[in-house]
Amino acid sequence: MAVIYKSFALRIVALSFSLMLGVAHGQESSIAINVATAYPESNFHTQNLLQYANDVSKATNGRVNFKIYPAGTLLKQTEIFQGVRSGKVEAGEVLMSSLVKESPLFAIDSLPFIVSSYDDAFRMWEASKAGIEKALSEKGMQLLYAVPWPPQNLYSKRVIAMPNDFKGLRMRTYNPATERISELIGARPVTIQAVDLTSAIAGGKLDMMLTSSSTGVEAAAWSQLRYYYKVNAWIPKNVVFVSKKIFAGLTEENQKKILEAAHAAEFRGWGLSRSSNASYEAQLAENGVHVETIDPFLRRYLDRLGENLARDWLKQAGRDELMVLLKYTTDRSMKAR
Ligand code: PCA
Repeated sequence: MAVIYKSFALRIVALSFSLMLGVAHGQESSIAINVATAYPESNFHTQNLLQYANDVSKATNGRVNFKIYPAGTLLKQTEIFQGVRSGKVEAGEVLMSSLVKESPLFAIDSLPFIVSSYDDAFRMWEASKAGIEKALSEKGMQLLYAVPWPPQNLYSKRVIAMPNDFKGLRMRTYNPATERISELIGARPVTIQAVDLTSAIAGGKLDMMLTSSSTGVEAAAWSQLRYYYKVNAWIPKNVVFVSKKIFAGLTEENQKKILEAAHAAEFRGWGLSRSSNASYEAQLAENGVHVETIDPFLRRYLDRLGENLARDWLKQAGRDELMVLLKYTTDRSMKAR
C-alpha cells in the first residue's frame, strides 16, 4: 500500500514539475479545439478552415490543434453558435446572417442590393468588423476570421420574366432574410440547410432558390433548376470563432499565432471566393444551366424589394448599426469619385 502511495506522490510531483516547466517557458500542454461547421469538406470554406488548422498547429509547434468536423457531423448549422456558447464545443463556423437574432449587425451582409461586388463586400467588412468583433465578444466568442460566399444569384426551375412568376413557387430559404424575401415575392418558403440541398433539389422539393454559384454546383442544381439569373443580390460571409474562455486559457504567444494565422486565412479565403466564382458559373453552364442576366423591369422590382428589407432592418437596428451602414455607404461613394 505504502508503495502505491509513494509512486502516486512521485507522479504528482513529476506532473507539477513538468507543468511548472511548461509555465516557465510560457507554454501550455497541447490542447485540442474542436470546430463544428455545417458545410461539406469539399467546400472552399472548409478547405480554407482545414488549411487554417494546419497553419495553427505548425505555428504553435503542435500545441494548439484545431480539429475540424465538417458537414454538421458534430453539430447542425442551427446548433453551432449555442453549442460553443454552452461549452459543448470549443469553436465553430456559421453563416453570419443566421445569427441576426443575436444582433442586427450580423445581418448587415444579407441586406439585398447594398453590395454589388467583392470590393463593396470588403468595404462593408472593413466598416463592420470592429462592431461584429464586439458583438461576438459580448456573446462569449473571439472572432477569428470571416470569408464571403460568392454573390447570391437566382436559380429557378422555369423562366422568370416578371414579378408574378414568383407567385406560389417553393423557394428554398436558409436565413431570416431569405424567409422574408420569399414572403415579399409571394413564394412559399422551404427551409433547407446546405447539407440537405442536393437531395431536396433532386427530389423535386424546390422551384427556386437564392444562393451562390458554389453552393449551386455542390448541390447539382442542374438536376431540376436550369435557370440561373445573375442578380448579385448580396455577398454573405461565414464567420469562424472560438470560445473566449478557451482562447483566454492559451498563452499570449499562442493567442498571437492563432490570430496571425486567422488573418492569413481571411485573406486566402477572400481570394478563393473571388477567383472561383467564374469557374463555378462555367460548371453550371456545362451542366446545361442557362446562365443569364435579368430583365430590367424585374431588376427594378428586386431593387425595391431590397429597399423594403433595408427598412425592416433599420427598424431593428440601433445607433451603432446605422453608423456602420453610413460608414460603408460613405466609403463606397468616396471610392466611386
Ligand atoms: N451558400 C450557403 C449560404 C450562402 C451560400 O452561398 C447556403 O446556400 O446555404
